Formats: sequence, structure tokens, C-alpha cells
Amino acid sequence: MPDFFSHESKPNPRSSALRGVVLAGAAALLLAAAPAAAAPARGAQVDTRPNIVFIMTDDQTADSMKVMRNLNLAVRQQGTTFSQAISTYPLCCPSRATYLTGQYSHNHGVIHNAGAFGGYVRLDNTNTLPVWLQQAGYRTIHLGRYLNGYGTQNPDVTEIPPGWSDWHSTVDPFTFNYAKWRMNDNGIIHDEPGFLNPGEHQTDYFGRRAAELIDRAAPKPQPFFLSLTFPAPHSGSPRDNDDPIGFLTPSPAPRHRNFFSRTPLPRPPNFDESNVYDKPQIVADRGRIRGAIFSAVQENYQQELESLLSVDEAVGNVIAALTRSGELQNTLIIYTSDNGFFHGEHRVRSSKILPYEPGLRVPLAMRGPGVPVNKRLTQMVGNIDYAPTILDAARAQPGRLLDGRSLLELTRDPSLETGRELVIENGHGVNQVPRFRALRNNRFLYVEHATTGETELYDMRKDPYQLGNLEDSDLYAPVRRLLARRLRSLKRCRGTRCNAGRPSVRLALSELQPPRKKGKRRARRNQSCVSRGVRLRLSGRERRRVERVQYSLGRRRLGSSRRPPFNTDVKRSRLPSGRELRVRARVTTLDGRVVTVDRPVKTC
Ligand SMILES: [Ca+2]
Ligand SMILES: [Ca+2]
Ligand SMILES: [Ca+2]
Repeated sequence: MPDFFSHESKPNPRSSALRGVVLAGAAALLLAAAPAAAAPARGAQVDTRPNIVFIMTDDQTADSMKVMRNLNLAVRQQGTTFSQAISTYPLCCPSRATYLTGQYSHNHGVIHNAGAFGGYVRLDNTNTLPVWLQQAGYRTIHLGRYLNGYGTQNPDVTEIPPGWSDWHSTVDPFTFNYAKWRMNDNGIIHDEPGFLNPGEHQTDYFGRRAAELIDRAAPKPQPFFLSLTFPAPHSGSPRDNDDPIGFLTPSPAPRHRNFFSRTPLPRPPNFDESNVYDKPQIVADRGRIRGAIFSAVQENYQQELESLLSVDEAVGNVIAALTRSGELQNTLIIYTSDNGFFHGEHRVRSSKILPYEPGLRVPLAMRGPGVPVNKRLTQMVGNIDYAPTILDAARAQPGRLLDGRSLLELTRDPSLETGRELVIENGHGVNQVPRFRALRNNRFLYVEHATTGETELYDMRKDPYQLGNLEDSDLYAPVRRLLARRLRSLKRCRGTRCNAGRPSVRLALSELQPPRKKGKRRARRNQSCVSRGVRLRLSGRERRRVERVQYSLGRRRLGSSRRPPFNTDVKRSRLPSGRELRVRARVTTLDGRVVTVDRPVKTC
């Protein structure tokens, strides 16, 4: 593995100029007042916006990040990991179109990898993230795979989608061949590996070229956006000696082969699920994971981990290049995958699509300016959030209504909860999984299968492995009705309406009154600030759906309540004097939503 920490950090003109430069007054004011406004005028001052490196793997599980040393040291320990990151459509092309638009599949319209409703040509490539970033003054670089069908659906293989300053893409149908693939390099088609690097593994090629592209872009005054999208660890050619018969696996770099051949396949409680009577037909019809099938699933698992070692070395190359150019501290790095993957959970041998956790969960780690170091955030976030995050960091404007929200909201305010619910979709049905729609929140997964009318409900607080479908439970009937109603409204949501599930509650605050003296009623005076203790209480339309409220002031806990009206009295001595304070209530509803509501309070 490259020792990227040994590279000396040279000061970069753009980063070091940050400290010295004084923005022209008007421009500085404009920037401060409207951070989301268009790009600052260039020329007059140095552009201090961060570079952005977005790294996306293919079919990688969140858990597999554990084998990636560089990623763990240089991104996760130096940044924030989102432990509940969800792919809202767990399939390559729809998920990647979501990354490029900040929209659900039902809004960007790419609902399959191929066919009339899927693939490269289905996306309106004139209105995507790189177009918006380029308009905002970023140099935009693509390296890796693009949308499925790029190279086969477009009659002109030299075609380059709009928005990219620098284009280096694999060309289908050669993308998933780790030993021999075709590239479109700014319109020039050629086969790799070339004669200068005979036998180079595809992932190594991307790692090498990523560093070259950063070396070239970093010295320029213009900030850059690098979208680095690995086909690994997706299955692909060539076949290896240890490949199981009739089973697709990736092809790790020769030096990493069998590195994990003694690593056993994890067998969580839902592995080879024994009782599937509660499950829909699409799961109940599946055979057990035994004998040769078990060995094949395990071999695939091991080869995926092995192929991630090359990805991790490529991450090391990226960090090293950013370090040598002095740009590391002013670069936002985001690492994720397009979807998760099954390895025998719920009897699914080797696939994605289904709305259970192994398919939905993706790795998500981020480092960069303002991102907390060595932090883990548990809020549920989704692939619809990547574009809003990147635009937020770049202070650029989208050309579409965004369904997601910026992850920087959470890195700026790590205890914020937005009452989030995500829709999980699979278009008209894909890969033998008929059409379903699901709603997932912090606690529940609710699924409706359109063709069979089957439904599923899991309480992940009690059943994290989704073993017991609660669709017939009387106890959960009210929750099921609420989730079904919100799924109906959210499954076609657009823009901010996608946040409509936010619980309608408010935080009320009143000053505690002293004991009344005989014959004399004491009036409240000086109502602009509180001079006594306060009573915190919840109000709002959905108060009756609340399960628990925890009150806090900054990091200090002020109390909690599980009984309506969720009162908590706070003594005056616990509130600092003469300050504008912000009291926060963390509200958990019975149907699994979590939201924080704030209330300013001024102490006298
Ligand atoms: Ca994928
Ligand atoms: Ca293989
Ligand atoms: Ca092996």
C-alpha cells in the first residue's frame, strides 16, 4: 500500500492565499449574505471554495469498509462516517442518476439499467451536477464508469455528456472487464491496458490516473470536482481459477488474490433465513444457502473484499496527490457506493434490489473543511443527498428541484434530526423483482408489493435483521396505517415535499412562577427574558403520536419525558445568564420518526 503520509506537504498557492487575501468589500458581503448564490467573480480574488472528490464504488456493502486501511485512516478517522446511509433505488444506473441529479428515480426518470426506461440515454444529461458545477466555475473531471449503456446506447461512442471539462470514461460493454477494457478519453477511444502498462489491473489504472488528474488540476486557481467511479467490487471478467461455477464474481488484482481466502462468510441472524413464511413470494420461493451454494457465496464475498484492496490503494493515491499539492485540507472527499449487496441474507445469494438492509445500506464517509473529525453520525441519510451536499460545498445552484438535503447540515449541527423518511423504489420492477415501493424511517420499514398486494412491516428497533414481518400484528396496525398513508404521499414527492413526513410538533416554553403570596398576585414582568426556571412542553398537531422527548441545551441534557404532555421543568441555575440560548427537544414518534425542534430563550 502506498505510504501517503510520507509525502511532504507543500504549500499551495490557492490554499495559502486563503489566509492572506482580503476579499473586496462588496464581494465579501455578497458571499456572506448569500452563500448559495452563484459563483464568486473570478480574477479579483482567490477562489477559496473547496475541491470536491466524490468516490463511488459499485455494489459495495457498508461493512466491507473495514478492510480499507487508507480509507479508514485518511477519510474516516479524519472525517465523519454516516452509519445509516441508504440507497433509495438499490441498482446501478438509477442510483447513479440520483447521484447526478439529487432526485429520486421517480423524478429523474431512469428506472432501469437498460431498456426503454433505463440506461444512459434515459437521463437528461444536459441538466446534471457537473453542468451546475461547471456553471459555478468548477473544473469538472470524470474518471471511471458512467451510466449503464454509455457506449452501447449512444450511436456515437465518442459522445461526451455535457458538463465535463475532462472526460475519462469506460465504454460499455467493456466496463466490467478488469483485465481488458475500453476508454473514452476526451473523445478518443482506446483499449486498456496500453503497451506502457501491460497487465495493469483496471482498479490500479484508475488509481494511477486519478493521481495524475489531481496533479494536473490542483495547481490551477480554479477549484476542481473529481467524480471517481470504480466498477469494483462489482462482478466482472475475466474468470479466475477459484471462481465458483455458474456464479459471477469480481476479478481482484493478481497480488490480492486469495488474500481473504480464510475469512469466513459472515452469518448474521438473517443469513439463510430459516422461516420465510412471513416473507413475500419473491423471498419465500428461494432455496437455502447450503453446500456448493454456500461456498460460492463465500468465494464471492472474499473476492469482493480482495478487489476492494485495490480500491483502497487508489484512495491512498488520491490522498497522496492531494497531500503533495497542498490541497488536502481544502478538499471535500466523499466516499460511497451506488448500492449495497446480499451475501445469503434472507436467502438472497448474490444480488441487490430487494428493500432489506443488506441491499439498501451503503458505505458513506466524508472528510474536508468543516467536517467533524473521527465522528460517526447515525441519522438516516440517502443517495438523494449527495448532489445537494456537493452543491452546498461549491455554493452552486441546481437546475432541478432537489429531493435530498445537504449532509453539511448534519456536519454543522451533529445532533440535528429532520424527521426523515425515505422512499425505496424499483421502477416498474427489475431483475425478477416485481414492482414495490417502501418507506423507511429511523425505526420501521414498510413495503408494498404492487403485483401481489403483499405488504411487509419490520420494527428494526426490536428486529434489526428483519426476521418477523408484522403485517398482521394488531398491535402495529396504527403504525402500519400511518406509514401506508405517508408512502402514498411521498412515493411521487418532488423537492421539499419529500420532507413532508416531518412530525408536526412544536416546543413550548413558559417561565415558572414563584409561589403566590397571600392577597397579592404577582404579574410576569420583563417578558423579553426569563429570570426564573422554565417549563418545557410539547405542542402541535402530532403531539399524540410522540413516544419520547429529550430536552437539551448544547451538549447538556435538561431532562426527558415519556408521558404527555412531555413536561420538563428546568431550574434557573441550569441556564447560563444574560445569553441567547437555544433549547432543543429531540422528539421520537411512535411510528419511528425522529425530529429536533428548537426554541430560542433569552436569560436575564
Ligand atoms: Ca451497483
Ligand atoms: Ca472472480
Ligand atoms: Ca479465492
